Amino acid sequence: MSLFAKELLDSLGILDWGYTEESLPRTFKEFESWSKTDAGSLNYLQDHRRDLRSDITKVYPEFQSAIVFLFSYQEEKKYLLDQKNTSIAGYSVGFNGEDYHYEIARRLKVLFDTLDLEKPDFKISLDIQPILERDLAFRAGLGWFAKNSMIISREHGSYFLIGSILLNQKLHITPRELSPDHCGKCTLCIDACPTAAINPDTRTIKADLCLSTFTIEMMNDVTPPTGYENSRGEVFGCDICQDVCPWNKKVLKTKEITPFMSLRSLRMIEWLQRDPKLIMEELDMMSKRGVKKFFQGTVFERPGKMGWIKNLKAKLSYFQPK
Ligand code: B12
Ligand code: SF4
Ligand code: SF4
Repeated sequence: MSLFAKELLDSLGILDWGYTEESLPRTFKEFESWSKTDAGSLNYLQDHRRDLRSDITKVYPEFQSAIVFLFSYQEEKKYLLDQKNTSIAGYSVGFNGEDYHYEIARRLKVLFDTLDLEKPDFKISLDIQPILERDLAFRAGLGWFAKNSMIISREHGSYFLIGSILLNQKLHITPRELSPDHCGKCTLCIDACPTAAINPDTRTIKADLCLSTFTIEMMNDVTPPTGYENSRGEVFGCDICQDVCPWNKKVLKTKEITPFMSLRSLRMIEWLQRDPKLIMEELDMMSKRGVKKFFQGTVFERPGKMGWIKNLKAKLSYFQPK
């Protein structure tokens, strides 16, 4: 496949890409049954937007094909692990410290502009669209549905976000074969999850038990799920089930990965690496709007003041600052 120059892909932090013409997910039935039992407080996966996920043409009627990209945050993850910083998720400081919804969208536009198409039209799929993106990456042959529920690539592990360009035409590309399962008998992620959020039978997550939901999606003063005390004191997102995975360990060990941090990412890491009590006091002194403004343009904006205070309170109740 030579649709994109390697230099371009490297400069945009792309690990791999694939192509599919299938608008129907392979696993909509599985998603539907999960959403009825395990979606918990994630309401947007249970209302009319659930059915929109059954076919991409419901979201983009012109759909003919998709180019699916894996955007790396391996460098930032490596840096955090080297620093023994496990309280924030790797993706949160990737992408030059910018909110990936904007930064990856910008990169996807650059990619689209390099395509030489007749009557060009496109739509971006990047996290918030009602599209099953893991399934889309699976259909594009980029990885398998792993037991920790991540899409894992045999070559690149899972420290990446999925971003896609949906097109109104077919390209002359032969789609890759689907990836077989490479989890085998391994259960490391299931054993390591502190809150037993992984359902081993279905390879899905019980959303309200997941620390990612607790720290990012819950904006009110709620208590952490049982088992939080066995975590690493996560305050934003959770990477535990990825950090223990042999496929990620192998990538970080065998690939030449030089931690590269933008100044913006470094500043955020340093600020969040301080004594949680101090952080909580500083955020508490700000107004709600002040906290929003402080984190503006980064993913840390999402939980809002209440959410941040809740996360830090939980950390302080169970973990002593160093
Ligand atoms: C809701 C959501 C969450 C929820 C629920 C997560 C979950 N596992 O369901 C919460 C808040 C917990 C969350 C957490 C995280 N998320 Co999230 N999330 C989403 C979102 C918006 C929808 C996912 C969804 O529909 N979940 C419901 C489940 C059932 O669907 P699914 O995850 O797509 O999984 C498929 C398989 O499970 C398959 N399936 C079901 N049953 C079975 C059974 C078998 C045997 C098989 C083979 C397959 C199979 O069907 C599903 C549908 O296709 C997507 C973006 C998007 N639009 O798709 C990002 C997304 C999945 N998240 C992502 C990331 C990075 C994360 C975190 C790592 C962030 C963090 N560090 O905190 C964690 C990882 C937690 C985890 N282990 O999954 C990435 C994943 C990239 C990857 N490599 O897979 C996505 C794709 C965003 C993106 N555009 O990159 N997330
Ligand atoms: S992200 Fe954390 S809490 Fe969620 S399933 Fe993975 S290990 Fe468990
Ligand atoms: S830790 Fe093991 S079981 Fe879990 S996703 Fe990785 S390979 Fe699969």
